[in-house]
Amino acid sequence: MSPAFKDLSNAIRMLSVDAVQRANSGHPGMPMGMADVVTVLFKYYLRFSPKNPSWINRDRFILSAGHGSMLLYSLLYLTGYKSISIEDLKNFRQIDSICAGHPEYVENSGIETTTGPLGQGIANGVGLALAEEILKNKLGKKVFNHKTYVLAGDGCLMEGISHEALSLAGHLKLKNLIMLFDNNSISIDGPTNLAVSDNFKKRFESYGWDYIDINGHNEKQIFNALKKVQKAKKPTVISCKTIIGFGSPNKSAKAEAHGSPLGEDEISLVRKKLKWKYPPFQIPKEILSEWRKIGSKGVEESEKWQKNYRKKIEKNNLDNIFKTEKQNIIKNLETIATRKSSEKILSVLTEKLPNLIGGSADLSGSNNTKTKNHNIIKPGNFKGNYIHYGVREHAMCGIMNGLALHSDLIPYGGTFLIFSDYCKPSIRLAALMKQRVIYVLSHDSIGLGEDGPTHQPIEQLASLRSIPNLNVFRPADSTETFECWQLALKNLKTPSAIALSRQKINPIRKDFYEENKCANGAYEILRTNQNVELTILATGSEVDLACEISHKLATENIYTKVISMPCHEIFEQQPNSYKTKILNETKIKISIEAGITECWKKYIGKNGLTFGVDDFGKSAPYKKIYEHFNLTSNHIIKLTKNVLGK
Ligand SMILES: Cc1ncc(C[n+]2csc(CCOP(=O)(O)OP(=O)(O)O)c2C)c(N)n1
Repeated sequence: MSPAFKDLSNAIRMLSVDAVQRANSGHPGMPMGMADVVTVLFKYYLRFSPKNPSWINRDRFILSAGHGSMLLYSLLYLTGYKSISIEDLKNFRQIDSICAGHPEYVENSGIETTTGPLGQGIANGVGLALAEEILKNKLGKKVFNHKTYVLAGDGCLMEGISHEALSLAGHLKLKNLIMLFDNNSISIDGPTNLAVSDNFKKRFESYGWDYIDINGHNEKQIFNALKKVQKAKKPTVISCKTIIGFGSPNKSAKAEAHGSPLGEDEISLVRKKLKWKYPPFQIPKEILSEWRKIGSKGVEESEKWQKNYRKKIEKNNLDNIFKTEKQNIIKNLETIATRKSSEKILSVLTEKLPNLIGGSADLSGSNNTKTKNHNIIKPGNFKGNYIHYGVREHAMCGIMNGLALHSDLIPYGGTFLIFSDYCKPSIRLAALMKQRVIYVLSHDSIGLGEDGPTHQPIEQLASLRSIPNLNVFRPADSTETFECWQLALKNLKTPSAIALSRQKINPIRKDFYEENKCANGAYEILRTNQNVELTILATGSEVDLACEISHKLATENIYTKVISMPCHEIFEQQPNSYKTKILNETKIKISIEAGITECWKKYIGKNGLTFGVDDFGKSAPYKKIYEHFNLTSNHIIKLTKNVLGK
């Protein structure tokens, strides 16, 4: 006789409870509450193959409520993924264990994304579902036809990002997106009615979602709800009324079950209550083999699919594209804003790279992210390659993580650099997950002028630079902008933030070099003599100012070199010999960047000077603001001559 349904779900419960107890930390409540729902999902509906976790057309299962990580690890072990063994479960939350405290994305493992910061998984799910629709449109519904299931809790739904992401998903009619809402009405501080009185049904329906209400412990209701969503016309949420810590006589339905081990005594009572007779980490053969059977049901389909799938998205030679475009820009030098330069290269890339998916958070015309070659993705129509994300920066970035995680798509999205603060949590996760997501961040300094200090980024460059594995580019002119785009596209495992000016900038690179000079992070862009006594470090719009200063000093027989430093992170990766050549030729170094100066101090040393903006900006025409902050050639020359003793 095959094991009863409850034996299958109790296997998840007990693995979770015992792993949390052994680790002496973790969250047993959610896995105990949602075990029944996911058992039905995996048994009857989810199309996946533990033998081929990267099967591109697999259904995605996203655990947005990442604290319940043991639910995911248990499922992956039980269904037979090689990535997670019983030993790994015993090592839950130990150093270097794949079973980390919260799920951490590992390619080809079954862990689809990194979650834990609540709500992120919802936006990732929207991105994954959108990727499925976009690719289906390109390659046909025989090739792409999968669903994306997101398990989210009360906490995820309280987060602002959920409102943004769900609203966009409803608008776009992402019918293959299904949310399993763990509606247990408990979070850490107690019952959710301490802080929430939303009407969920109305909330979801107003977004354009279907809403199904079920008892999350009733196999039949779960089965029927999931059956219904297979033919959905809209995204659907299945609100699963569950009991947190289901099976725990003293802690179920209480916040106590949420985030600490149940304790040995209570666990004995759970075993009794669930009639689970087996010791920790032992799953009886018949239960394990039933789970493995569930894990094997998609293997054949995935193998067949894989055999027929040819990578149909053509790949163009990026280097050739950039070579030609750099030649073109040199032939026709213009004084233009770098956001405009970015648009120029994007209009070419959009034509040549069908997997590039652009967008902006309602600033397309300002970020210059949308080109004449774009088609817009519309509700229920995914033929395009441009997404109007609306004023939803946080969701945009979480969605781009999902787009990137899916397979071959390269998402880029625009907003003002100042609003990278609204994107930060998702940018951080892209960096942590090593995803190629590109942020187009225009209006990159006080140079934006009249909009004033609320819109003028000061600390944003420094704060983005402090995120590991994020390349922060600030190109100085059109050629550099092209080169930075080339690097952003080539770095497959690193997201990139490209900071672009609103104001026009003179071309500085006037000769064609095939070599990507920005690929060293910093390089000499001007030298006024073989022997120099001053190094001027600058980025973006301030490279022009640095060059002006350099030329003026040369008229007084003070010779200098200017280093354009479009990417600190890439410069840091260069060999010491290169760094020394750039930084140690002169005793005196100065830096110029219209942002806070802290991140320059390590480069200029104790004799140098930093010129920047260490206070909030000002509302005025931009040249006046530069004067206000003493970012003028006269002022900088005066102070620099002092330190040079001239
Ligand atoms: C952005 C963010 N804020 C706070 C937390 C800390 N935290 C983890 S779980 C949780 C409560 C979640 O409640 P719910 O989704 O209802 O989960 P359940 O209690 O049902 O397990 C909080 C506040 C977090 N992980 N992410």
